[in-house]
Amino acid sequence: MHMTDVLAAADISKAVAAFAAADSFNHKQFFVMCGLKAKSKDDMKKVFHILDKDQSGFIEQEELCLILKGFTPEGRNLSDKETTALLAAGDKDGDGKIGIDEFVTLVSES
Ligand SMILES: [Ca+2]
Repeated sequence: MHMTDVLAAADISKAVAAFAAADSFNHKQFFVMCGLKAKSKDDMKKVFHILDKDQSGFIEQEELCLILKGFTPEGRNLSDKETTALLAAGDKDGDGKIGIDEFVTLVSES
């Protein structure tokens, strides 16, 4: 499964380019721009599994830092500040990582 099986490559590139500047990442705008918010929950779950690189069932902080790279190799790493903010937005149960249902909620709320 590749990101481009779920999302259009052009939309991914556009969304990643929009947040190329350091500390500019806005997950709500990003999930709209890349087209993920408009997708089905099943597609959101496919994307979750791509971003969960070690297949642990969670997107941990290290994977969250690399979220843009998970969409395309052109993506940059998130800063510590951006990573912390994204984790805080998505981690509803406070376990320090994002589960699949939390991810679907995070995208759906965008
Ligand atoms: Ca993981």
